[in-house]
Amino acid sequence: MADESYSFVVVSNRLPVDRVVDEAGNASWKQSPGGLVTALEPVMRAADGAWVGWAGQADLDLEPFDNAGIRIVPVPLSESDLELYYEGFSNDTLWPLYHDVIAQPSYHREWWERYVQVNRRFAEAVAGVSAPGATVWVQDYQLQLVPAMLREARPDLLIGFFNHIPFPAYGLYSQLPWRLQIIDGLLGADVVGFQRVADAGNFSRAVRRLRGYTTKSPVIEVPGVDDAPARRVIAKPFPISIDVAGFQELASRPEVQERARQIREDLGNPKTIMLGVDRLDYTKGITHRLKAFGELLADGSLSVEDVTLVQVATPSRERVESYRQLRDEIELAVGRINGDYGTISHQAISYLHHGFPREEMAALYLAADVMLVTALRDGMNLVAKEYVAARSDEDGVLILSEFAGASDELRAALLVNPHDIDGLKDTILRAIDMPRHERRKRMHSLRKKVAENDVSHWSDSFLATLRRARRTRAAWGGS
Ligand code: GDG
Repeated sequence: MADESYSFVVVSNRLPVDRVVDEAGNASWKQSPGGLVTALEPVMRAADGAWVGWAGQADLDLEPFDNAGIRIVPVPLSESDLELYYEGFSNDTLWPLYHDVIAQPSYHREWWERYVQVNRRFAEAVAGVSAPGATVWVQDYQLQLVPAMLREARPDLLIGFFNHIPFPAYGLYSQLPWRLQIIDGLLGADVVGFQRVADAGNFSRAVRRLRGYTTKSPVIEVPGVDDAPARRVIAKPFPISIDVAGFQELASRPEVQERARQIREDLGNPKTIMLGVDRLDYTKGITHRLKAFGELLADGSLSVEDVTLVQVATPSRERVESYRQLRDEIELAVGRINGDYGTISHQAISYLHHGFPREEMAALYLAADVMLVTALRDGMNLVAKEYVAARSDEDGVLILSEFAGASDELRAALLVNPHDIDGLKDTILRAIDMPRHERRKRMHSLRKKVAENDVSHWSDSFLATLRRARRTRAAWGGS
């Protein structure tokens, strides 16, 4: 074990800090904005925590360091690791497979081999900094083998895993040539968390089908082999959320509210502003949304004088071919719609292919009369929750795909099947025409839901389940 050791360790592909280099070439670290860091920061500080992950730049070998009270432990990745483990197996095999094969997953043995190697590197880094009996929380689909690798090296650890993306139905999951290894990797954890009830169910079913283990929700009985004792693994949903109070505070700032007014004016004061905010990803249903909006303009149900669609498409995974193709497809559609229906004074779509500061995102949410979340498949979708948190005026209409995890909680949204273009068009018109009292009623109920489950509730309930798993293990005579 290394000289330093920590009793609470989080491991994710990407560290929660970004390296910024100034004009003079001096490097420093900036905490990346995000719910996960906000949720875990207090736990990290209270429990002497370390965060293990990649620093975001290839071939950078860095020593561990402290940032804002958290020990940061970088794991190096080479250019070729990025190509095979990250862009390859994580983003071009697992991502499309776990999102119901919206895009065709590629299965390459050399990608898989590198995924195993890199997972081992992460597991070794964690084992090296974890104190005896420490709690380790592994995040997401890039690191599914880490739980079992860690358990083998360090049976004393209490291990949690959370999957941020969906877990597919067995009929799709069973395509994966390495389906057994991934299941075994995850079963190394004491608690495996998912976004939705359906994801946890899909995982348990895959375990039954592939391994024949007994499952009685939420418990999976893993029999003992050789030296390893029989164990109980808990697999259940923990729907993730956002830092609700932080987001509300941001949206209540006078300068953010003023910016929202400015945005409306800059768009030519349309009656209705519709908004989409997504990473540019084929799971988000951006093309379906554009098709519905284009048809509404074509058939005269909407006019560009009255309605503007603002689409923020944050650049993402630009070196993966399917993402490059999607960008072309979206920009062709936006160009066509703007060309066909735009006027000198009114554009149909204000399309923004870049990232924005959080303040600008909050101002956009405040300016938007209708928020469009039309994902074809999405683990949760935090944008939907952020929109709701921002709207303390209890106004605005959320259109939400039933294929986003958020739809399990946000029942008061206008729920849609984004594949049904006519249904989507009708829902857009309904949202635009919705009377104020109905908007208020729905938003009130949505806000209540979001307030009940913020991100610290999410991390607290996950960690409480892990602690209970430790007590059960002790009662069984384990460590
Ligand atoms: C994965 C799962 C699950 C986006 N553009 C900008 C920006 N964002 C922020 C949003 C939001 C976050 O990024 C995106 O979160 P989502 O949940 O919508 O989607 P994924 O990135 O796909 O996240 C998803 C999530 O993990 C958590 O478990 O919900 O299902 O796919 O917070 O606001 N933020 C800023 N500028 C941008 O331009 N500042």
